[in-house]
Amino acid sequence: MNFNIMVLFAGLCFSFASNAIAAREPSYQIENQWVREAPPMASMLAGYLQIRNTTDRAAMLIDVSSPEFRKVEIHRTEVENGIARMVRQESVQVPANGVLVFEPGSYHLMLMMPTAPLNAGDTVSFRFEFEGGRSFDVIAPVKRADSPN
Ligand SMILES: [Cu+2]
Repeated sequence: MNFNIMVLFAGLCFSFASNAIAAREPSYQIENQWVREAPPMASMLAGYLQIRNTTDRAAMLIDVSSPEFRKVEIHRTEVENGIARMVRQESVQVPANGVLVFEPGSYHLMLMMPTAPLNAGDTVSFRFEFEGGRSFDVIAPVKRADSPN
């Protein structure tokens, strides 16, 4: 085996090893994110997702932003005496080794003042910021509410 092949082989082993470590490292994951399509002139849309926390400590989501919207808030729909209302959440906690679900009728991202019309098939970029300085960028597809996935 000549020297160049040895170096290449060593490099491959190293990259496999570091990928395996990265996959197991405790962290937060944003999953199944999507934005519900709204009528063309709508000034508010809603976004849904799951946040998975694979660490042994609760995670605190403190901010969500998107270049496609002038303002993004974290809301929770609450039903009181049969009347649903949306309550803004300053932050939201993801339990240690747990999942927080944003879904219709519960937690959601309230996406206000889109900078351009969004239709099914378009995508939205989000940045999720957690207490302690971790942030994650994700892309979410815009979908019709009744689409199967
Ligand atoms: Cu809302």
